[in-house]
Amino acid sequence: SGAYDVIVIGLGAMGSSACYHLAARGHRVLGLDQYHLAHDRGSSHGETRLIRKAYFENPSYVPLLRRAYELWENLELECGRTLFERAGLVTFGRPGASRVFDGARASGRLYDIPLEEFSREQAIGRWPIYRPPEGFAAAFEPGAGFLYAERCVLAHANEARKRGAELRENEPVVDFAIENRQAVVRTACGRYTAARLIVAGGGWSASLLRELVLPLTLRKMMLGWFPATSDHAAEKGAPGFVFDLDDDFYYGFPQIDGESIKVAGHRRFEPLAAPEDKDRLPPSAQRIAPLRQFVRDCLPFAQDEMLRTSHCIYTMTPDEDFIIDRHPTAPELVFAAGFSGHGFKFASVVGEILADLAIEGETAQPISFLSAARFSA
Ligand code: PYC
Repeated sequence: SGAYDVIVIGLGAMGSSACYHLAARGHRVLGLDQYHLAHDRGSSHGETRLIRKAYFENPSYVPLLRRAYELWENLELECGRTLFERAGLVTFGRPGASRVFDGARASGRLYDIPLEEFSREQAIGRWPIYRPPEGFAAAFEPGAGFLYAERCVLAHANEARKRGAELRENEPVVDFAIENRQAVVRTACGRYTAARLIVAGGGWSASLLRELVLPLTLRKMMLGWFPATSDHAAEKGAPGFVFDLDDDFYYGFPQIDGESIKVAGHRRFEPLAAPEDKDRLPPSAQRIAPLRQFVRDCLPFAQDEMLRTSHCIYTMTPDEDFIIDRHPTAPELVFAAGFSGHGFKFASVVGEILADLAIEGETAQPISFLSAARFSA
């Protein structure tokens, strides 16, 4: 075997978590990232991410979410910082016509996840900061909330380092191979070997794993910060929110900076040929207009003048489910990709699963629906 037990390529949400779990189990870990920890070039920045259990996308994710919640809580205790604000999440949609609203209720019922339902009028009475359209209702998940994105990456990375992991930042990978059942990774600075290799490349996955021809496409997503009154403050009990409107799925967060709230759309995007193109052009007024319109229409305690913006990458699969798997002919190589804009909340459990797959060759978590083989069947 090589100098390391496992090399992890990519130290974003998923890779930093894998390093933590491997180091916590006593393995010799080398983690590599082409940029610095918690950088803003990929998919693991932008301050906040929603976390919720009544999973509208597919109830198969709920067991993974249960474990993700436990692991975020453990990590919080270990690092001594708040990573997860249990602010709750209110979802507005048209009952019977909104996949988001109906799907959350279905997962909630199936897995006994507490979910409180409100008519439009009741919801406005409870949360005057929201103005849902006529015909909408609300489902409130009190156990949901949001994660501090960069803090989560840094917590996993710091805790991994404390347990002996060697994490090398600003060190791009030139190439890697599995040779004689050993991983060999060449970077701008050196050549490293290990018994196992994990690739958690985010937006760079398609090129890192080009040999597997994964069906991944990249989307550039805009996040905007808008002024809002302190009625939106997390300390005042404002929850995270989702509005499943006809033109987009809008979502946002409580105020955490004393002046603004972060708002974004989950469906409207610009296609990206390569991750490096993400910040090449500033956002146009045309791109900002729908977010401003949403703020005007649905958030009466916010103003539609955007204060700042940031962009992040969605790495999409055709069915919008993740890919977590081992290489079909080189089982020493394990990979996770295609988180399709809803993966961050799972990072704690994905790292554990990647560690399981790399070390044990299998995992007790129910991930068969996330296999890469589903695209070749
Ligand atoms: O995963 O909750 C989520 C989410 C909302 C918007 C984008 N992703």
